[in-house]
Amino acid sequence: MSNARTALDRCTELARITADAPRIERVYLSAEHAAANTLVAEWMERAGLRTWQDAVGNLCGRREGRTDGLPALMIGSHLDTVPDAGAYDGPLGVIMAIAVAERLRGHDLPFALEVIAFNDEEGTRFGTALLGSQAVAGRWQEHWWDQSGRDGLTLRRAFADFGLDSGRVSEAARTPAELVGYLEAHIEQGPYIEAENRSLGFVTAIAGARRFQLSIVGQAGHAGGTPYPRRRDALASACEAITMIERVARESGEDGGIATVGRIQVQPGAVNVIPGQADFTLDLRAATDARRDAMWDGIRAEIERICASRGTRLEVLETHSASACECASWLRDAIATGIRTTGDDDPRGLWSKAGHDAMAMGAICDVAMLFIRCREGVSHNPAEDVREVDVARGINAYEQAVLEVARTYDSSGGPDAPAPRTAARSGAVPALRAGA
Ligand code: HGY
Ligand code: MN
Ligand code: MN
Repeated sequence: MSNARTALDRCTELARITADAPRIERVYLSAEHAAANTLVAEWMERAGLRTWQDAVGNLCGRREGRTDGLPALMIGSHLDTVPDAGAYDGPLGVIMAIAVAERLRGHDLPFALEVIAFNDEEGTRFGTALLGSQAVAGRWQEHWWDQSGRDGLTLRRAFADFGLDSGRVSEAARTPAELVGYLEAHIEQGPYIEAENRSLGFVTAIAGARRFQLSIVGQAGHAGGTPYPRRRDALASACEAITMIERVARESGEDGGIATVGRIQVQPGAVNVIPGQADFTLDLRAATDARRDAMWDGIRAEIERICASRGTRLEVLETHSASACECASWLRDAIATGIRTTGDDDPRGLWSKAGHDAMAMGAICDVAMLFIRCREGVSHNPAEDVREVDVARGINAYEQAVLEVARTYDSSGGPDAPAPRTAARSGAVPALRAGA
């Protein structure tokens, strides 16, 4: 059976591990997280990797290079999902990485090869995203512990229930000296590769993101007896704000900012009561942190103006922030070289409007990503779909990209010499050369 067929069958098998069948939902520190780690660890071990679960619940696999203890090229993606997810966002990247590790068994590599299955890239349960990869990047924040999910359990409690020790989180952190770089394969989650009838693309940069929990507070009142001039309707204020948010983002243009309101809840939520409070989420992204932050400043000012005109007020809680991350030229070029071996002699580069674990890993090592076409760009939806031929080309490109990284790394002197050139990254920690 082809690697691509096996990869797709494994995505289907993994999709059966869900908290909400027949919908797909696997969240951080859940029974489904544990079951997925167990299944994927079997696949990693069949590929000849030594496996372990790290101090925050990421699943890791490693095979030594030409000598033991060398810095590792880390390849992988995430196993957690959004609610009612598709089967490929995250898992396909982990499973393709395992396929590459299997193909390179016995290869003389100048580095160790590690496959990592991050958990909580999406931030579905506790609101903050990239928890697993931020821990590996040594960026865990103490204030996250008190964040709670919809079940009311705090991250601290869920951590303990999962059998993890909150005092040992730092053991998941890796140092720049341990890493050659990080590569991730992922479905594009957008329509651009398909629009050019390509199978693959390489990522130039990953959008910077910020997430907020916004509350508009007004005054609950009688739906019949309250005259309009006296109303302080929180939901009507929120509706005006949400249509403004969409207009601002639309008008910012193709390479402008992107803003989405994903969830709204209203209190008290009765048919005959004027809403006293409207709580809604805001997801903002842009190619640069400066553009992202400018859009937030404009949106916040506009919401304040709407609230002032309606006698309501705005409360803001920022739940996530991740800097935009440029892919390192030497790794990006290796991905493009891999794509060329699949017959696409002019590989397409594009910036990722979706966030990825690579943006967290970019704080401690050079990163690059391989995109795989997905049908109509649909993702975060059970209709998410990929073609076997694209996955086959993706695995071939990925394998060749890893071999190209090995050639470049070897020729630059490997762990004892400065890493190949690294593109300066916008806003992120200055690129650290491997072995630093
Ligand atoms: O939200 C995102 O961009 C990613 O799918 N977590
Ligand atoms: Mn996602
Ligand atoms: Mn993803």
